Amino acid sequence: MKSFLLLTVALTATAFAAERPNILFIFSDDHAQHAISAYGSKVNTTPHIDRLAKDGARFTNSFVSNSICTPSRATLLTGQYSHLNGVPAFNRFDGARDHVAKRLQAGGYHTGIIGKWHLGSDPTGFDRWIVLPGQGAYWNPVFLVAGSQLTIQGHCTDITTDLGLEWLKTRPQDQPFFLMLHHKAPHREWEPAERHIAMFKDKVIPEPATLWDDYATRPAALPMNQQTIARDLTPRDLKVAPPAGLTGRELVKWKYQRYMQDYLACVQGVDDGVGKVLDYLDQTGLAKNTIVLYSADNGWFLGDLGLYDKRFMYEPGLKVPLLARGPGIKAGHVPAQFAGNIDLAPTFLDLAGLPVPASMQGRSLVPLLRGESPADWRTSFYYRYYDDPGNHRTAAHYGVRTATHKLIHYWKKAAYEMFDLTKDPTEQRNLLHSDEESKQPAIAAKFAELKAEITRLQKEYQDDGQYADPATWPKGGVDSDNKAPAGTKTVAEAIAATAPK
Ligand SMILES: [Ca+2]
Repeated sequence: MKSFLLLTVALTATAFAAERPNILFIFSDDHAQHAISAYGSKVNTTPHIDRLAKDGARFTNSFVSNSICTPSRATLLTGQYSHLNGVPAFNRFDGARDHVAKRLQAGGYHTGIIGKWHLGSDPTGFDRWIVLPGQGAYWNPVFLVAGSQLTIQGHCTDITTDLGLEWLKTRPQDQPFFLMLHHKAPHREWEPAERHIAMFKDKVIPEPATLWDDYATRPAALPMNQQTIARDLTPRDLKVAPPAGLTGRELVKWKYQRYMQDYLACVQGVDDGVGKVLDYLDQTGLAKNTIVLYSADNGWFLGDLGLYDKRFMYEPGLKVPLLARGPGIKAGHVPAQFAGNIDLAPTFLDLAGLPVPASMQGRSLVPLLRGESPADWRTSFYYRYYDDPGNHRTAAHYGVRTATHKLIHYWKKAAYEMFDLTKDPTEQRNLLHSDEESKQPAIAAKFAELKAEITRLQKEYQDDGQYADPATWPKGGVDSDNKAPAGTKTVAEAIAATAPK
């Protein structure tokens, strides 16, 4: 296998060296698709991320397979669902596993990761890396490099962008590069930079139609969850005390504004960073041979269904932004095919002209980026969430999403929810809620069809339920073992510290 890989690499390097593109993957944490103006946001404007949509492709149906931070990052690297990559919840990623950065590195790419990592183990497969420990901090963050820690003064989003620019400036010039630039923002507890606080402090953000969702027809998991705007935002989330005397709906409305102002201000920092990086690529001419992709690790609720956070398979949790521009990508293209985070690793390899191993469960998105419509593209997407109860009392579930419907199974509760997304895009009406409705022939037939589709997908993806019981989850947490004292560095010194020893 090893000699085969080396041979493949040698041939590929010879055949594609002249035109192999650089790959810059910009990733953010908890950025909702509907908090991007190119996706029709009603709450903010993201001029720089929008540049990717204008100059390239914007996927409308881009999904995550397990809507939570650490599992999503393991899927990003491995192209595998959680049950195969060993990270169903907050479990340490085994860096000895095969993954996309190792393959790109072996294939002649200079590889790097900067920013949020959250996989516990030290990164492998990267020539240079500088990552946040665990969730990382918004202000004056500590970063990890091999064998040591350092602190950089300032706001994490700006620092991450600047580290990315410094990495690009100091990279070897004789190799194509693969850089994963991973922002902490806009993760909770939403601590924006001052200039963005100023932008949003007096803004009144429109409320979503489902802010006052009473969960009628969906009693299985939503009523007991603890990620509601009404009940679960903490004083640390809200930053300031509510005005005296505010109660009931008025208090919830105030909490929603406070949450959204800070969340959107954090998004604005990411958008600024995307702009700075795109400007650099444009000004240096690197843009001509660099594919830039933007996505987020999971979906996010902007008060939808009365919620913040992610985890649930409802549309705001399932969908993520996915945009890409660069050579060969059709400008203004809006693919509607189902893309998944399992597809990103195969896409990076395909862009680099490297083979996609059979162990990766996704499929390269390159044909879709070029504007093609493969006849055999998937028409359903499988999802599975494990972290029950987790920090927010979210019930474990799996399900399937098709172009028109969704079936969710809360397997520990033996409860199903089914939605007709064509008539009910905000998933307010569970068609299986009453016995009477469930027995209607069309509904019963659709239920049977979607259950069979879940069974088919579980077989295809080799999900035999091995992690259904948390006792079977791999051991090891997501905090780093690196406890070296943190020295203070500038961005340039920090990047210099990532040079291989
Ligand atoms: Ca996340």
